Amino acid sequence: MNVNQVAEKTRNNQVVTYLAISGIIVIAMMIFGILMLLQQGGVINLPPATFYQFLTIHGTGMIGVAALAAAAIMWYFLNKYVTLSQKILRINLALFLIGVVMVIIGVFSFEYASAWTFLYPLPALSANAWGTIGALLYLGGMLVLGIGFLLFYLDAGRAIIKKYGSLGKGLGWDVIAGKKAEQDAPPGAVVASTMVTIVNTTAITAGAVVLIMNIINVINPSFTFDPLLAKNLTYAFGHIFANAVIYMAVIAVYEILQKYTDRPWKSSKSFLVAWTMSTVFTLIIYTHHLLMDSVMPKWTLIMAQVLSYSNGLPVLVVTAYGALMIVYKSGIKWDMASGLTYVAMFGWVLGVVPAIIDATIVVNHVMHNTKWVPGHFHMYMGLGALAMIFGFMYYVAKVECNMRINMLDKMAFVIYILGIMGVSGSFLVSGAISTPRRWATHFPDWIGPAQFGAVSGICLVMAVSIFVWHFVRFLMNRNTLNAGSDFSKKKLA
Ligand code: HEM
Ligand SMILES: [Cu+2]
Repeated sequence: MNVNQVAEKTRNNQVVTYLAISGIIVIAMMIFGILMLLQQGGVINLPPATFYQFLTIHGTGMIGVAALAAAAIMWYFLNKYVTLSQKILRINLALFLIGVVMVIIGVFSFEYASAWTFLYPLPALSANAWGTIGALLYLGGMLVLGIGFLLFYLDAGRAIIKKYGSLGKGLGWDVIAGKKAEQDAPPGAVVASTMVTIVNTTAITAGAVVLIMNIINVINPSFTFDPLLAKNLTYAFGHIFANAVIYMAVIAVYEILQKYTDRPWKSSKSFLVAWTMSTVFTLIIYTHHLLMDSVMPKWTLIMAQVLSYSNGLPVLVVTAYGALMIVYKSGIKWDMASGLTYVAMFGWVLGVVPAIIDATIVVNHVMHNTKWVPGHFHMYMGLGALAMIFGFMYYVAKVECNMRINMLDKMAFVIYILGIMGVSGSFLVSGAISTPRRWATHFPDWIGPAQFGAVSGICLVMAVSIFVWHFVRFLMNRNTLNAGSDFSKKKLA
């Protein structure tokens, strides 16, 4: 190996570490999800407090780990176009792990269970369900984790500005304005990373402010603040941060499909406009979480409804269309990486439909606190974002070691799709029959879908274990197998 190859290997080592840790955490979190469904389905009998601890760890863990793995995707591809800091990448992982340990201790040793949305004043006012230490560990852990991600995006922003001049140019505004030719537009990976950098630095800053205010309130309950402001800040953080996962993960779709089809995915003007629109919408539509807060100014809620319809749509449309076009008559070779990223496009589309329905104010009044809501985001996160992440894991194993896939992987592919449809479908059915979300115990009428969801969840976790097992085998063979696989039928360098 020459110097460049050694450098590339160390760089990739870190991305690989991110992915391996993410794979294992996803499996663990899915097991908590299954336990919750078994409890709601009346199959096992957990104390309610335990259920809420599981709910807290599952929500926090899944959002955190999806963001971590998606950040690995963003880093891996963005680093091809701009120079990112490896040190920051390492610090982010270290802070993530410290934060996770704090959260785990807070939840399991000190019984903290406010759900991942830690809505003020719940952290301090738990009716003695948990004490100060649990709350401080959880809130502090989230803050540490957030600082890691903040550094990560600041570094991305720095690198993009250095190469392109400004974040606006990273979004291609000079091309939209006609000052620069379309063929010199920044690639999709850069545009998406710029968008996520903008929205997530905003989200994390809002999150940090509300976390710190909560921490002070827990230590000194006489310090209080406006609950409506707290809710706005909390959802500005939670909605945007969770939403940004897919905008990082979609970079894998752009890059992997280009490589497999041996065709360029050019950033056209409409592509750039779509990304700018989604940047703006993503920043303001968190207000759809406040549709039931009648004290909010009416215009903000109307805006939330209208823009929620169109939030992800611009990017979704240009991406789905682009994916169809690039694959059409390309002679693409289907395997796990190309298959998962392609299916993920449709998972994303499918998951958006129930979300749009829920963002309608009249429907929202009825549906918002039902399991309809987890129904939509399990579909969109599971069949969309996570499928992109697993596709990327197969991709890395293939580029680096030419790891072969076998029958088991292909079976897992099918079981994965059916499993996640089963889990999210069961939530949607529960929602449609008015089952409230976040209830430890269900009435007899509600337990059927929960049981079905649990069985689907068990299938799903088996499929994911096979995906992760493939990745672990790649880790073990990493130093013996050679890189350089052919991706398309046409020969590729
Ligand atoms: C085997 C797969 C999974 C199962 C069985 C499962 C199960 C559950 C259950 C039972 C709930 C509580 C529903 C309720 O409100 O009553 C839940 C909530 C949640 N799940 Fe999952 N889940 C799975 C996968 C995922 C994935 C892949 C993600 C995201 C990447 C995710 C993110 C969340 C979030 C954010 C919540 C909301 C927590 C809250 O309400 O505070 N889950 N899940
Ligand atoms: Cu939202």
